[in-house]
Amino acid sequence: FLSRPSELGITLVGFSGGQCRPGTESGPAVLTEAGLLTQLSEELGYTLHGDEQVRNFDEYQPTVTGRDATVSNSTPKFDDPDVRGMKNPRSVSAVTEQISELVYQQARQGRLALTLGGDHSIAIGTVSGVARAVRERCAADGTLPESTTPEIAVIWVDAHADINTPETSDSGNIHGMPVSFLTGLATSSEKGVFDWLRSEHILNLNKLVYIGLRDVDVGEKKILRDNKIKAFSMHDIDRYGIGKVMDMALEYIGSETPIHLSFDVDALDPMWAPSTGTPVRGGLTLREGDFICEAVAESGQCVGVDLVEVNPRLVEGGVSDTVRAGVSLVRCALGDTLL
Ligand code: 4U7
Ligand code: MN
Ligand code: MN
Ligand code: MN
Repeated sequence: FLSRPSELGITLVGFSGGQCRPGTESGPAVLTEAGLLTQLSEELGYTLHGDEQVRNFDEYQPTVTGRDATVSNSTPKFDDPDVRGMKNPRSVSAVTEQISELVYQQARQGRLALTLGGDHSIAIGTVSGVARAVRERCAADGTLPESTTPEIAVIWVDAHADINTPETSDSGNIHGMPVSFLTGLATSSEKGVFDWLRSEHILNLNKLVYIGLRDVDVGEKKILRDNKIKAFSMHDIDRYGIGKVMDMALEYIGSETPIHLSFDVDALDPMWAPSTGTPVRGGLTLREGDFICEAVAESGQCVGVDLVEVNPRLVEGGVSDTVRAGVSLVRCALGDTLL
């Protein structure tokens, strides 16, 4: 219904504070150095808006200790003690608040919001920004067809469900919690800790679909069950095949609902994407990942895409496999292989 947008709103988020392994802040740099953005404009014909340089959030990056201490121990530490077990809560809140506004500004103009991360906590910004823009564009009549629903759907492609609340999380890492804040399952009234989230940012729990799950915590499983959240695990992909799974996912969402695709590169098997902080074996092949992206592009409903959790620091022999996979996924999500 939106046809194929020809305008992209780019946000390059160099941030790793949602988890404990330094390196994801360099994800956008390695993807763009591989030529991703050039390919999108020169080969796929998009007009690019937004970030040309990676945003660095150095002032909010946690101080690195231990093995990597020499890398950034000169970074001034933002004073950020734990809140309800969450690590770097004010930093992640401040960064995602900025991302939310940036992504909103892109999406409200009808641009497809493409965000390169960064760890997955940044999706608190991207999804909330796109949700707000779509609600607003539906309210202001004329900017979207009348049949369009004012709420977005999210397809969350990941080995993990990322739906821990601060209370169910064992790690305290906020990249394992974005979905709980986005859906309002977790809230915070602590000053400077996600107190910026408003109703217009919130994702409806019945507009969320997971694909690729295979490492879900006990507390998360209860949340998924209690809220009857739609999820296609690796087991379902084995049973039905990725083609049928995407048919079912898109059928569940319906054809009038704008879709945001949040793709965690760890959804892919580590064979294809080893350079990521929380790899889990038994994942998607690159071709299955590409197919998911192609199906979303083909739906014509895509309004936002995230690619997150690329960590160039983690693998002996380099990040090139993971970068090639990431470039392929984004190209497919933006309609590369559609005729
Ligand atoms: B990612 C985990 F306990 N569930 O909460 C947690 F297994 O964005 C992992 O999907 C979260 O990479 C992974 O820390 C977050 C853990
Ligand atoms: Mn993950
Ligand atoms: Mn994730
Ligand atoms: Mn991960």
